[in-house]
Amino acid sequence: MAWALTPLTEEQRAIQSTAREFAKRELAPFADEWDENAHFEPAIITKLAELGFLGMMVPEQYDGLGLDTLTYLVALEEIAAVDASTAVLMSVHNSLPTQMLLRWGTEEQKSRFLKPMARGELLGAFALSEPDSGSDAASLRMQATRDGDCWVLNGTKAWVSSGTHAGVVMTMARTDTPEDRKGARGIGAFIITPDLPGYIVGKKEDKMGLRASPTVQLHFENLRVPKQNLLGEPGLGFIYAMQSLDAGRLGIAAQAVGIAQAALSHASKYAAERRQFGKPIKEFQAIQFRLADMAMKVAASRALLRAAATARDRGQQIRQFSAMAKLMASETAMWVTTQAIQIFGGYGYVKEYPVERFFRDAKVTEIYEGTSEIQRIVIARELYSHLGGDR
Ligand code: COS
Repeated sequence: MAWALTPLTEEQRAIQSTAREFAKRELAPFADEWDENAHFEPAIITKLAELGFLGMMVPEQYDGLGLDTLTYLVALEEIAAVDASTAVLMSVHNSLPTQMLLRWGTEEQKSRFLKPMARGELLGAFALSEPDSGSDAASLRMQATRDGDCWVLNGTKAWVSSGTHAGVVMTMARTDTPEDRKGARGIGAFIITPDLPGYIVGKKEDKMGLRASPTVQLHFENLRVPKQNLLGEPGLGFIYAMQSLDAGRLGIAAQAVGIAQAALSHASKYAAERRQFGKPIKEFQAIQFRLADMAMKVAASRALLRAAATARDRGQQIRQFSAMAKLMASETAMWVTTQAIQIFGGYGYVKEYPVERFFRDAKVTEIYEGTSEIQRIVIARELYSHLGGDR
């Protein structure tokens, strides 16, 4: 495609068209209805699993497809362009809990959790935020107390995507004691499953966008989890979460690029069809300039995203680039969907065309997995770490 600056391999193009066909066949006919009714369709998990899309970056030895980050993000963008709610399910599962298990899990944890997750038999979720701890993630309060061979967890997690259907929730909880707080280094990552007594699914959020993706609170009341379910070191869960979010943010960037591309495609098609003052509105420079700026921003966001993905695949540290990619793509998605509505005029403001949904779905990409303000903090801090202070 003309807009794809980064050349894709034959395999990447094949996976891209598989994702595009899947989205057209399995998501497009239902996306508006699921959005309207805030309906999560569980069959989607099985269908994504059949394609291997829930184990995209998991090596084949752990039942995944063993693909690289770039290929995964190319597929994710296609899904997001049709249904951003399905994209977030795919993004969280592939980028956060599975990658954490792959990187820091024991062989026993990999065979118990990672393999079924990669096969799509267990859906993964990620629980870091709490009602009173969002951007300041290290201030989380859920307490994990060691008791014999178990940890006992108490507290509430908030904004858990796919939380109603998750089979594994990677949960960050304090492993330090109230008498000896260790800040960001006093947090563990726990592999929590919904069968554990004390696991309670709380309120489901009534959201502006991504309405087909269930977002819930989780309450843990004296939830006893075997010590074998602690990931890695007891005090390093926050560091693991931060490192994983570096990759997770690329997934959100891909979601944002998908939404923005969809808004651009619909708006340019509409501008060719809609006639005013005796000609198609695409003949007016006011519309042409708007479409040109939209196309430029989508291409720039995609190029930065793919460069960051390629850097990750080369083994580079991508903290700053993933924050840049997420920031740029999410602000592009919000801006482009706003312009798309303007091009549609009154028809953009009603549910007859999907741009209204794209606009609502775009907003959260500026908020979750780190707000735009947090991305700017990460980028600015890295400037100094690279440049060495104030040089
Ligand atoms: N990779 C590895 N380690 C990291 C890291 C990263 N990306 N970011 C921070 N760390 C480490 C730091 O190096 C530091 O380690 P030391 O103990 O060795 O010094 C530790 O974590 C604490 O880091 P820092 O002091 O920078 O923590 P802050 O409390 O200032 O928070 C921000 C840093 C703001 C960047 C972090 O809280 C954040 O990303 N917040 C947003 C959370 C988020 O995205 N939530 C969305 C959840 S999904 S809905």
